[in-house]
Amino acid sequence: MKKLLLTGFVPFQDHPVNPTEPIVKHLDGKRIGGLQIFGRVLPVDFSESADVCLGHLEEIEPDIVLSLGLAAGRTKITPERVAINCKDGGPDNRGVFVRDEPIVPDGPAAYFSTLPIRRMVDRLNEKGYPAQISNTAGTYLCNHIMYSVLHKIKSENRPVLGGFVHLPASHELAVRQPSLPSWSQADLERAVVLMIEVLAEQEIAS
Ligand code: PCA
Repeated sequence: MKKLLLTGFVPFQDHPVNPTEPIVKHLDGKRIGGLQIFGRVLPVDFSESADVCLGHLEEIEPDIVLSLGLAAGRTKITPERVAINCKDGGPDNRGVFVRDEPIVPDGPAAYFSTLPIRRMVDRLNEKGYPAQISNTAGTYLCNHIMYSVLHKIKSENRPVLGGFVHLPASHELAVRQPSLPSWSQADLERAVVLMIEVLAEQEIAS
């Protein structure tokens, strides 16, 4: 059976809840559309997150890596098109700030997602879940993970698809941060399952 590594993150900065964490924990061990799901929660830490994620990739040897992160303030599900070789931002959960640094010194400027992001967006919209391709994953930990995973896949020539999707806040987060637009946790999870179903169809077709 084909394997999908599904990653999310712990809470960070002023967000006491990260909706990606319960989704990843809840879907861990499930089978969706013929894919076995391995859910793993990552730290928000410039010095550790990529190593932890790449360690899961080594150990699980998935066919697909789908990484999730919170983009508080976005209103839609947003599959990311591209990850850039830059880290700039903070603090992370250790209080570290970074400025204008490459993720991989001398690495390529950017990697495109290798997930079928247009089909994922179309499926979500057809099913009534607002979605749009995003052309920036930022320069914080989410971009860092997306770039690091795609760099490893490409530089080791692994037959693995990889990419990243940002989710809006959940209602649980928005009641604590009232200015945030939000979705129900159940709808966020249903949207993730719909995207995994698209990925499963792609794997079966390939
Ligand atoms: N979102 C952050 C990092 C962790 C998360 O869930 C980001 O967009 O970079």
